[in-house]
Amino acid sequence: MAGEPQADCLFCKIVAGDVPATVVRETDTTVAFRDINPQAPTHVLVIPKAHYPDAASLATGAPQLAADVLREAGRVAEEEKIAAADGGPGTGYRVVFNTGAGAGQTVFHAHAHVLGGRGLEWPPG
Ligand code: IU
Repeated sequence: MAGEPQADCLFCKIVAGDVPATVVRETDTTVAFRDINPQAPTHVLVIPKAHYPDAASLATGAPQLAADVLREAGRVAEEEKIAAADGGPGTGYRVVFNTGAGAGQTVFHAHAHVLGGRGLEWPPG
């Protein structure tokens, strides 16, 4: 059923505390933790505790939860001092939802990548 934990899902295991992660923020509905293979000085993943396979199914099935994830992404950026409002080089950040294997999604539990702390090029790779 939508939102229920999946036994074979890595991020559900992180939510359950069965797989370790460096957690930087947690709310009733979300967890934010450092990516184990960081692509920028700040690379944090924000996930809903409930299992949805990708951002689109999250937004459709639980819109308030999708909003929680986006709010938490912004709070991570503030705490990491990469929020655009801080100004200066290296500030400003990117929130990315890879959606589908062809776009680089490897973990099929919705997650926002929060990337920053260096210049970010456009278009992305
Ligand atoms: P993707 O958008 O599905 O490719 O992102 C999955 C991310 O999860 C990727 O950046 C991995 O480095 C990261 N990750 C992690 O942080 N901890 C893990 O145990 C595993 C993957 I496996």
